[in-house]
Amino acid sequence: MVERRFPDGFLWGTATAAYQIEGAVDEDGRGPSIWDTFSHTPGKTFEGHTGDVACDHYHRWPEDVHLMQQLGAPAYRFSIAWPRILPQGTGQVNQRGLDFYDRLVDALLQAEITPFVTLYHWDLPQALQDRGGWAARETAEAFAAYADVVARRLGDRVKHWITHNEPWVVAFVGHFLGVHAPGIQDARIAIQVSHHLLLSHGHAVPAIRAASPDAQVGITLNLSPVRPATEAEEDRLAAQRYDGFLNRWFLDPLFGRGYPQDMLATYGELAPTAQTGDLDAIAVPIDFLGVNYYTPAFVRYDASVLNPLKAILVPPEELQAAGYELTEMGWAIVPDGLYELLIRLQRDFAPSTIYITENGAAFADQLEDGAVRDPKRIAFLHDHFAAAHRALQDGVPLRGYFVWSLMDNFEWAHGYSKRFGLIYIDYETLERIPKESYAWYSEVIRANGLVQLGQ
Ligand code: IFM
Repeated sequence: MVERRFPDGFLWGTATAAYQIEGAVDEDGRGPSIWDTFSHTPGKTFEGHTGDVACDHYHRWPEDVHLMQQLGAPAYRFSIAWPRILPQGTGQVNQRGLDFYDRLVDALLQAEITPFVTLYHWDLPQALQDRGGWAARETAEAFAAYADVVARRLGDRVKHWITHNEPWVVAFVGHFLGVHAPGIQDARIAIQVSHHLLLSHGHAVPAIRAASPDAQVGITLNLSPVRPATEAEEDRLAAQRYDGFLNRWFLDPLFGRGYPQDMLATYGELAPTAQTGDLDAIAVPIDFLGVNYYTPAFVRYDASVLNPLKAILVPPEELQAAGYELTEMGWAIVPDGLYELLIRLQRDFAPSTIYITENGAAFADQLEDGAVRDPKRIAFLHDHFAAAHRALQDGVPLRGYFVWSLMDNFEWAHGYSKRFGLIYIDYETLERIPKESYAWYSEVIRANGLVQLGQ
């Protein structure tokens, strides 16, 4: 029984990212990235895990494309490793790196799968980091040049481009919290990095369009509705500020409003240095907004926290005690949050098209008798698809939905300890074992609608 039908042509997909799945970090001329350096630094990742081998997708991609074909999802979002294309970040182009993605794109098209290419999913060439990384304005220019190289090579076949994945994470988890590469802990740098990321997007969009005139170009943000911990006025204000920090800091300039005044006031002298024309560049019209949604942010005011970036998030144990179910990441499962987010985006920013470019969950999957039963993931996806359907009915221009992730992979600082995949990876043998959720998702895609649970 199909509960809810999605519009014809709705683009179901799966998503991955280069460093999380490829491995082969020193093959065919690839240069090192900041994630190679970071993951090889003792103490930075769970049990010292690295992406050296990951899922070995660099060699096993034909099998992975075959699995996508079996799944039946008409779209696939993956990222290009910048250090495979320009090992030094700028200058000499490595044709063998381009050849890899060229073959992958051809295979996807052959399998009737539409490629969505992300240009930056966190693996900056180490050579650029050595010259200042995203804190340096030149990196924004280097990104536009890299985008041009890739779009020239793939733009005849790739028609959907995403400049950045989750610039908030790059800026603040990488440069303020320091738990992602490059591991910097400096608020001023983090805020400047956020500006350079947005600027690089603004410069890359026209470069991609010049190389591939009929391309659809967008950016992917990690967005969350922000909920105050209580109804107290102080918590409400803390939530408003966190919304500025996480959501509006990126959405406002992308949609032509410049940086939000309240956040500029909050940041004070930490506000980014920008040049004339930067905000116009950032506001270049996009064809779609990519939304990654996992969980809302539950925020509490804390007078002892002076640093404006250190919002107090309600800890997972408290959320659990309050009745929320959690994923293995400790994230509360709140499908309504997706509905709320989509409606808010439509109301406040009215993007012409939205894709959910990531949504999914990590659970403690076990391989038993050659199978992986993951009913929690099925329920998670079911309920989030239903929330997306409700938003569609209420007029949100949602055109596709990419499940994170096609397969278990390197979950950054968590290494391989968190499994998000529809396909289980046996990291000893690198065998791919489709989970029960893979079969269930396949049914959803085939029906183009929600298949009732338990059938
Ligand atoms: O694995 C990540 C992905 O790289 C970016 N978005 C969130 C996912 C789960 O944490």
